[in-house]
Amino acid sequence: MKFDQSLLAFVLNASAILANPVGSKGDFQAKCAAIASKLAIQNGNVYFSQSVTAGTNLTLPDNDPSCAQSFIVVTADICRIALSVSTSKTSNFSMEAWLPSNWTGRFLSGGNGGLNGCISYQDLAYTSALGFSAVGTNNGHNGTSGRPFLNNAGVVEDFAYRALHTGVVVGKNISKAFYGKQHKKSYYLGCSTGGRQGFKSAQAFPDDFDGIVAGAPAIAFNNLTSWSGHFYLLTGPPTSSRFVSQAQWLTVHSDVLKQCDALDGVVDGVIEDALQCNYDPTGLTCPEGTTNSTSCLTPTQVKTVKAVYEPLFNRQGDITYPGLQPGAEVVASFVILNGVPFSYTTDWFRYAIYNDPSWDPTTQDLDDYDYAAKLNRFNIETFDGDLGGVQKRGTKVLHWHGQMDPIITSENSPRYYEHVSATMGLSPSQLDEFYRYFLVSGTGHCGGGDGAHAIGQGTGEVNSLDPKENVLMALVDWVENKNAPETIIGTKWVNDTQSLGVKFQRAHCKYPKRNHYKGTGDPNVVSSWECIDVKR
Ligand SMILES: *[C@@H]1O[C@H](CO)[C@@H](O)[C@H](O)[C@H]1NC(C)=O
Ligand SMILES: *[C@@H]1O[C@H](CO)[C@@H](O)[C@H](O)[C@H]1NC(C)=O
Ligand SMILES: *[C@@H]1O[C@H](CO)[C@@H](O)[C@H](O)[C@H]1NC(C)=O
Ligand SMILES: *[C@@H]1O[C@H](CO)[C@@H](O)[C@H](O)[C@H]1NC(C)=O
Ligand SMILES: *[C@@H]1O[C@H](CO)[C@@H](O)[C@H](O)[C@H]1NC(C)=O
Ligand SMILES: *[C@@H]1O[C@H](CO)[C@@H](O)[C@H](O)[C@H]1NC(C)=O
Ligand SMILES: *[C@@H]1O[C@H](CO)[C@@H](O)[C@H](O)[C@H]1NC(C)=O
Ligand SMILES: *[C@@H]1O[C@H](CO)[C@@H](O)[C@H](O)[C@H]1NC(C)=O
Ligand SMILES: [Ca+2]
Repeated sequence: MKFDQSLLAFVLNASAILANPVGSKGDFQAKCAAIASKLAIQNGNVYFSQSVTAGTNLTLPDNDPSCAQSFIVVTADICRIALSVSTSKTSNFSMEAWLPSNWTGRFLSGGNGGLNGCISYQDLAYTSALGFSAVGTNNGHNGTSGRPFLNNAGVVEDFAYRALHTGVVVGKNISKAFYGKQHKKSYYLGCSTGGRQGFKSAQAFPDDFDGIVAGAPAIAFNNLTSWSGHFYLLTGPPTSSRFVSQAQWLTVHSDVLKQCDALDGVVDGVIEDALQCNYDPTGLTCPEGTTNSTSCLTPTQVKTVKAVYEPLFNRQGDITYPGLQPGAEVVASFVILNGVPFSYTTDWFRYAIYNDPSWDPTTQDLDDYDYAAKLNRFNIETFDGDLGGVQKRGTKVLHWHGQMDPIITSENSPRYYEHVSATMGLSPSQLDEFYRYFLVSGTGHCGGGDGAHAIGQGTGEVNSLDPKENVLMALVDWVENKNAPETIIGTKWVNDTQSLGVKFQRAHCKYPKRNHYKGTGDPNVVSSWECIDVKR
């Protein structure tokens, strides 16, 4: 992370700051050691509190192996508190609070990912080092599998909304008990399932946060899970004549770029607004008599490719979920287009929808998808269009989505934005007051990708703490100083390696505008581009 002194002053000294009543380092450590026995958490069981100094490589022996996080390097002096909270006779969640010695008076909760089950230690480290009193939970179960949902409604309820909300209530209490005063502002940072959790808060618990960053949200959750599963029906296994190989998807990707890369004015391998791209693979049809070529597709494979980009509809013709946006096909060929049933889909149907571990994902069909949508356990769909709660309270929602996301198509994000607009009867300029959506071009699922994907969304994706370049600090600036973001500048490093320097930067636009090259100037710099109006 690049620490510039003036930016550090912004992060650590804005309005609320240095609310920290804790004196010297020794006082901080003593206070931390003592806090565990002083906390009174309803239904809670505090395991320990320990002070951890900056630079410590913390081992996490209790973390489920499937979470793939057995250690984390802590970059600030923190007080680490671990506890569990029971939520019903059969359910509980684990959580941690990382309370920095350099507290800014700000509180923050992170979220989760996929079907897990894993405290996001990365987010705890990132945000506590920025001066937030940071909390995160395991969302009610341990590990990445959906198996704990089986015949245990309490665990599903925790996953749908309860662990996050309860963790916030408890976390605020812990922060207050430790610092001796209430936080000034409360924030949320999450992506994927974490993005869904951010929208769940906006829809159902508007008092939890003053500002929410929701990236690549897994909203319309049941339908997303059905959509992820349906690719297996389109491709079949790798032996099927419908299946398209990874080498062929590379060919398709080149063809996508041929048709759509220049729509934004520059041929650079990045499609700024995937919604502008109406890709047609027909031109890739192999000449008759060709066999086994990676540079063309059989007519049957052309059908598969077309269907991948088309929305999924049910038998009545209602949309279940939009199509994959063109541009993400190469990574998608390793994930949802690999000829294997998608594991989250299998787990969700087995353990949450049917409570039947023997349910066979190769038998899935549109009736299963309708059933899951109707059942909608604990309203996990998270697609309520009324954000009146956050609007009234003044909470700000910063929504973003990578335009080459291979796991959650970015086309679902404008669908939700338009749903909010229609439900509330508000135009984009009216929504701007409390809800803004950014199209982050060239960015995969929550990070990575061919474009300017580092926007400060988490560890490894931080070019700067300047609010212009950092979604979290942009949100803070919006909430505390009323500086609402018009764009979010993203960075692409040389070889995706920060120490090698900046390859290019781009200011990602706020929907419904899209990014377009001005026609002159270096396309690698922000000022050569502009956000233009587009008929949607
Ligand atoms: C932290 O410790 C683990 C072993 O517990 C080790 O594998 C890892 O390399 C260490 N990381 C750093 C940055 O020291
Ligand atoms: C706390 O902030 C000060 C600057 O305000 C900095 O010098 C110090 O390194 C920070 N300490 C930690 C542990 O982050
Ligand atoms: C939490 O609930 C699980 C069952 O879902 C149980 O196995 C575990 O022991 C419980 N843990 C605590 C700390 O209550
Ligand atoms: C998760 O793991 C922790 C640490 O091993 C354990 O205390 C807790 O009970 C587990 N929770 C569940 C729901 O099984
Ligand atoms: C935390 O909540 C408990 C009740 O669960 C309450 O007794 C206590 O005063 C609260 N502490 C703070 C600091 O708000
Ligand atoms: C098709 O080509 C691949 C390598 O590109 C080869 O492994 C495979 O055997 C070929 N199949 C047929 C039916 O020719
Ligand atoms: C989910 O899909 C069903 C059809 O399977 C549809 O009726 C419903 O409107 C969809 N809901 C959302 C939020 O997309
Ligand atoms: C960039 O990465 C490639 C391989 O991934 C390597 O061959 C090349 O040397 C790297 N360039 C620099 C400047 O490090
Ligand atoms: Ca382009």
